[in-house]
Amino acid sequence: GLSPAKRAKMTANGTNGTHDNGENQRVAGSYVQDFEDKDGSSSILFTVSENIGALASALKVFKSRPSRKSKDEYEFYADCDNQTGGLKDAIHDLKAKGCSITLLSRKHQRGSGRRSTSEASEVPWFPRHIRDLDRFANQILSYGSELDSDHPGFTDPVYRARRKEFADIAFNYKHGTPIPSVKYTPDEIKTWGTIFRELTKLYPTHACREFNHVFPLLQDNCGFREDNIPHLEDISNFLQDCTGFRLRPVAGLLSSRDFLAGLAFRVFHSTQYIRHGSKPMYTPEPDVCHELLGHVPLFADQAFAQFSQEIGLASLGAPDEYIQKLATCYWFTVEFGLCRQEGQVKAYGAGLLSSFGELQYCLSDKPETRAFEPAKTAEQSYPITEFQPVYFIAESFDRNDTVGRFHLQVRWPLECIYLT
Ligand code: HBI
Ligand code: NLE
Ligand code: FE
Repeated sequence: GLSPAKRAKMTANGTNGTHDNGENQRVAGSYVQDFEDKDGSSSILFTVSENIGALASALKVFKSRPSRKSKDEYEFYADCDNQTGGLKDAIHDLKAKGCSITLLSRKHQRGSGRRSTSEASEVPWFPRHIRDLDRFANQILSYGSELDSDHPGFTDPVYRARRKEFADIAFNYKHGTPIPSVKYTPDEIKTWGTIFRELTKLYPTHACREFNHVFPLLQDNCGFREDNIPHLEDISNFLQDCTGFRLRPVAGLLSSRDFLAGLAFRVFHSTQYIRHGSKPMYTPEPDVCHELLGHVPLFADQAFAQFSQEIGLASLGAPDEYIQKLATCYWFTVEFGLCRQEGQVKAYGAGLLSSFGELQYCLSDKPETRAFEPAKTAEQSYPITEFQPVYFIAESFDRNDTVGRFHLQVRWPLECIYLT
């Protein structure tokens, strides 16, 4: 847990000190030993014995260095290792003792944040056990329960309250427990119904063979119907029987690093809420339609499951630059990939298979298409809130050996990282 006394780095602020923020100071440069320095800031690492009161008595040394805010206060800077949690409680306790707190967070240990030069060679934190995924729950980007202002649900109080209910399920979820099932409202079922009806018209002509092979199994085993939003728990059990993949509820978009790490454990993070009913055709956010109609069918396929886990394994502990390339290739394959099968182009990307707007558009003559080449595709930029201007076609998707079938072979995660 949090052990501030053992890991504490204390900085005494001189009254004429100029630094304002520990982040800048550490990113900016290296430390030099300078006992006379009055312009910069200094960090001292000191150790105290286990005796009660040892830290308090050490801190008294700084009594001659009052804080800038008030002559009667002393400022201390503590660097805390919070990998197993406890920081929030510690802050709460400090506040109860009357301390005023400024929290400066660094995200480099797991997240996409910048790492300072001196830390560039450190391996970022990564989960080593499937239950470690419980730590991702509250690391949701942008949307989560607070929607962006141009989201159609932003001004709809009913929709916002509903999103909060779903977020709470995800925040409280613990590995190994059943996923709570949700009773969807008639409006939500209507939105699902529209999407389900329109997409199932398109699948026979627009979706890849593997997708169309699995889809009827989901209709037979998991309640995939126009008038029913299937339960995550039922699907998770079905997938575990097929390929060992399981679902875990999540409140919104995870960082690429966290999301990919889940795949290493054959865990797919799935949202449970549904998009706002005013725009069924396309949403930039993942929602239950995207996860269940777009992603779930292919997770029931052995070759695809294997390949997905390989991407996940390639991501564990990888530097940020690699994660970004993996995520980009993931985007242009698993999310928005096209493939050639028996001379025809088909969609296998989940973002296409869950949007009846983009599924039609992607196979029209409007967008540009290129051959999927991991090393090149990894460098391509893309918009996330509109139809894609460029798609990549996996040419060797068709081969009949199980891994090669998804050009999506085990190799590409490595190609996209090392050949760029
Ligand atoms: N988060 N919840 C969630 N669902 C996704 O499908 C998802 C994600 N974060 C990133 C992501 N997908 C990918 O597009 C890549 O960035 C890995
Ligand atoms: N645009 C997709 C849809 O409308 O279903 C969701 C994409 C999520 C990345
Ligand atoms: Fe997705």
